[in-house]
Parts: sequence; structure tokens; C-alpha cells
Amino acid sequence: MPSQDPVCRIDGARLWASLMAMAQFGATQKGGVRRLALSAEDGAARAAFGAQCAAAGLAVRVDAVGNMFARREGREPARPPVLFGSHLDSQPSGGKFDGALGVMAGLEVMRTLDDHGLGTAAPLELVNWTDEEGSRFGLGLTGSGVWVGAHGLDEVLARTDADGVSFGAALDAIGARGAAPAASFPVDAYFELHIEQGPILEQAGAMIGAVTGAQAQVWYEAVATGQDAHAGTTPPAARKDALVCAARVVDLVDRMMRARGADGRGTVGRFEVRPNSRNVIPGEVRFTVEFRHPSSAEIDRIDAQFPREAGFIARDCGVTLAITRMFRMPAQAFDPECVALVQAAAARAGYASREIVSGAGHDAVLLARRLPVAMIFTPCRDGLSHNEAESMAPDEATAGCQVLFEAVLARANRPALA
Ligand code: HGY
Ligand code: MN
Ligand code: MN
Repeated sequence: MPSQDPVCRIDGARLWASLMAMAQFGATQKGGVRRLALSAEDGAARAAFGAQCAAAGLAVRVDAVGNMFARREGREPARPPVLFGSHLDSQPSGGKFDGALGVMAGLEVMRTLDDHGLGTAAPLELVNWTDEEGSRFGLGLTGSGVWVGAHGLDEVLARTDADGVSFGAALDAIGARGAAPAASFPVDAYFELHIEQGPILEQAGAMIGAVTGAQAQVWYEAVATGQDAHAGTTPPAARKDALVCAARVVDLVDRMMRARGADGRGTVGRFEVRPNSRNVIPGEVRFTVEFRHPSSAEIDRIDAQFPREAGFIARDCGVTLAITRMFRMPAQAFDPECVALVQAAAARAGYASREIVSGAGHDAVLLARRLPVAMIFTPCRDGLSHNEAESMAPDEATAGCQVLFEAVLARANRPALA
């Protein structure tokens, strides 16, 4: 019987306990997590999650890029499964809930079905996507990107981290390279529960965000190359200072963001000065640049403007500047039918909801290129995320999980398409 029955409630205390237990993997002094993709901490978290799925009677399989899928059979096994989940990897100084909420809430959905002896017509699959954050290997949405075909498997396996460790070697180091093909398979729909990572829901007093899509973005890697030289003996005219060039490019990024008003987003997150010695004029600076905007056309304009103007800066500094676009992602709309399911689920569960466009990128954004997708947002305190102080209330986690439960079941129990 589909869970229209209001008594079919997820166990909020069990969910919160599972989130706090997951937060122990890579726990930091300041109350956050450092669980970089394919690190030992990620490996331990994956092992615990896999064991919990197995204990819940789910059939766990792992693909060649480390994506973990935990399957609960349906009454009609031949139907494409309803997929839901998120990611367990974190930022270097990340929060307890970014990604982990969607994965642990998905496990709670499975556990609640068992508690109530409920089956579903379509199978269900819970997923932990590998390396959503991109912090360690520089790409981002990596496991889901290979799954949908946006990233090539060999390209991903060959990427290296700051220590020269390849993605493939890191997979093997924690035993995460699975036998299943890292490629898409038939899926009926995908739902992802995630904290909003911004202030909109909290300011609106809405417990649930029915996410209608995500904004556009473009990511670059940049290398400014000048010449190492003596800080004391090199006159201004002879300097090829890579740091001065990079600093002016950082200012350009900020000016381009602010020129676009409240919707502007421009960030330089990584910045590595070499040789990074106090009395040497830096000969090389490696840094990242990203822009985001609700309008794909605006990102296209930014993608034309930024390399051009950064090139002028480099020329004036007598420095070469190599800019590599990592990816450009257009604004992505989610499936209206799945969004409506989320809104109906929130109403059924008794929560206020409002539509919202995601400022953050998510695995769901890439999956939406291939299949019907919707996301569910919950508020997070002060809209703060990608910060160890990231926080949410237990009742918010419960609300998000209940809506995920209702939406997944409504989709999985709908009449099979002819
Ligand atoms: O960067 C992002 O938008 C995501 O939170 N990793
Ligand atoms: Mn996330
Ligand atoms: Mn994140």
C-alpha cells in the first residue's frame, strides 16, 4: 500500500544518529569533516555505509569509478529502479551534512520500508556518488559525470591530486574500484535530498525547497608563468612577477562578479604560489577560477570576456597566462512531474515548501541530462556551507527525509508505463 498513510513516518532519531555516526569519519576539531574523495576517511565511510546497506538487506554493487549502488528489489523487478542518494565525500574543511544528508536519508527510507513491511512496485536504488566535490582531483561531479557520459572514465582515472596520486591509484588504495561498468543503466527517476547551502529557505521560513533546477557555471584552471628572480636585486622593469599578474586576475574575477549584481558569482578558490619563498619574485602561480549565474547566456558572455581580459592583464605584466576551461554547464531545469511529486510529498507530510533554483552544483544536475530528476532542499543555519560550522536542526533532517520517502514511494508505486 503506498505510504499515503500518515503513520508511515521515518525514524528521525535513527536518521540523526546515523548522520552523527557518519560525521565521525574525517571529523575535525571544529565540528566539521575532512573526508576528501577516495581518502582513507572516505574509504572508512564507504565501508560503514556499505555494511549498513547490507545489514538492511540491500544488494550493494560498486562501479569502475567507485559509485556505490544499494538495491531493494521491487514487486516488478524488470521495471527501471527509482534512484536516490547523494555523496559522502566532503570539502577539505567541510560540514557534516553536505552530501551525507542525502545518502543517510536514503538509507533511512529503506529502513522505514522494512519497519513497516512495505514493498514497492519498482525497485529502489540508493547511490553514493564518488567525488562530487572535486576538491582533491579538480573536476567535480566526477562519479555522476562518468555515469552520464559527461566525463570519460580514462580521463578521470588519470587525474592526479596535489601529491601526484592518480584517481585510479586512490580508488585501488581504498578498494573502491568496483566491477560494475561505470555507465548509465535504465533508471525511472532520480531524487536527491540536500541542504540548500544558502539562506533562501531559512529567510523564507520554508522547511522544504522543491528544487526546479540549477544555475549555469563555468570552471577554469589557470597558470601564470613569469620568472623566479631575486627580490632585492631585480628592478621593476625587469620583473616578470606571476603573483602580481594572478592577483590582478583575481581582482578581474571579483569585478566581473559584482558587475552582474546580486546574481553574480565569481570565485578563486585555490591559489598556489611557487616557489613561495619570501625573497623570490614568484615565477609561477597556479589557481582556479569559477563563475556561476542563473542565465546560461550570461555564462557564455563571461566565458568570452574572462579569458580575453585576463590575457590583457598577463600581457601588461610581461607574464604568460594559460587558462584551461574544465567544464561549462548550462542552467539545468529539473523534471516538472518529479518536482510536483516533491511538492505533493511535502504537503502530504505537512511541511511548507517553496520552489527554489539551486545555486550549488549537484550530481542531480548532470543526471537531469539523462532522466527525470528533482531535488529536495532543507534549510541550513545562516545558509552556511563548505564550512566546518555547517549546521541544521534534527527536525529539518526529519522533514527532508520524510519528503524524500513520500516522493520516492509515489514514483515507485505509480502504475507501470504501458
Ligand atoms: O560546488 C558546488 O556547487 C557543490 O556544492 N560541490
Ligand atoms: Mn553536496
Ligand atoms: Mn559541497
